[in-house]
Amino acid sequence: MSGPLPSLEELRTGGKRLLARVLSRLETHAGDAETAAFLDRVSLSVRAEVIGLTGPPGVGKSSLSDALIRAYRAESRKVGVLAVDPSSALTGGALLGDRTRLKTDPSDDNVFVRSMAARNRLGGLSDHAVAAIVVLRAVCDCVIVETVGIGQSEGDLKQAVDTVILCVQPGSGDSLQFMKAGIMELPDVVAVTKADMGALARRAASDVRGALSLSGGGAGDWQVPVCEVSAETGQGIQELTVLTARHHAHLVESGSLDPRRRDQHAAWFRDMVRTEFGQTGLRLAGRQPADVRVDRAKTEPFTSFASFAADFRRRSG
Ligand SMILES: Nc1nc2c(ncn2[C@@H]2O[C@H](COP(=O)(O)OP(=O)(O)O)[C@@H](O)[C@H]2O)c(=O)[nH]1
Ligand SMILES: [Mg+2]
Repeated sequence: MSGPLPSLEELRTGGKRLLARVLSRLETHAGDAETAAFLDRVSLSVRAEVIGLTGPPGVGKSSLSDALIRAYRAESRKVGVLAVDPSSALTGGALLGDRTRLKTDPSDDNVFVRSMAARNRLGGLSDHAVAAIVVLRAVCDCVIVETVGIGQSEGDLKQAVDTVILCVQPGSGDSLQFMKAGIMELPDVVAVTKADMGALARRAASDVRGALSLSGGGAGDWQVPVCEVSAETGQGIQELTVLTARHHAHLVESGSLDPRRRDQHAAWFRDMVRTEFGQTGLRLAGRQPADVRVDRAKTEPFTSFASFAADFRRRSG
């Protein structure tokens, strides 16, 4: 896309094709000042509840996304999905796997799905993914971010969404091991997938509850709930939407949603600096008026980075 970027209002009413064009442009013009200013403007107006689905490959994340899309659409909510695909980090482009699994109606203008390559094999979020989340959450009522991860990339996801849902596969101890060992950043909600497997799923859910009680539960006074879901039968899907909405409400009521988002913006700034300029860049970003810089990054992460990058290049240039 060339020419000026649309206003937020145009973006909200412009349909899927405009949205797709804007996201593509963000990927090719990520560093320029106009794009940065656009992203900062958009990043301040959040409409959506943003949830992240994470868990090992094959656990059922894409199937669950699909079920959630249908549940949200039944409530006439506009849904955006960002599927972050680690395997495509090798090929450079997003694979079709997730896209084909999502059985969305192409003529429904209120479901928008985008696949994107992860930054690394652990499913880390690229700057492009963060930019896409910023746009989708300003335009949609619900945003679902799907990333592959176990033990490591949950932190990354936590920097970009309101509610992290960890998906656990019945009969596999992987996620449990991480949880018990305290390696994992705790999710906000745990979903045991494939509940239609019956006893195996119930067993997994009770194991997770045990592991959670050992680790002391969630952040602050949030108790991490565990639910059993089946994308196949629809069991527990409604309950999951209630739980994520409850977590979102908890963040709002405890006054932690806005600070959390500002901290996320500051983390994006540091992450962009680290990705582009490494440790040297981080040291420099942390130096004189560091507090001013971090404060600014909380509300203007993208222009903060653009001006830091220009500064850095001038000095070393
Ligand atoms: N029995 C059962 N199988 C499921 C369910 N959800 C997903 N699967 C299967 O699990 C496999 C992986 O699903 P997918 O959604 O692609 O997992 P992802 O890699 O985590 O995105 C597929 O073969 C699905 O058919 C479910 O609710 N019940
Ligand atoms: Mg998937």
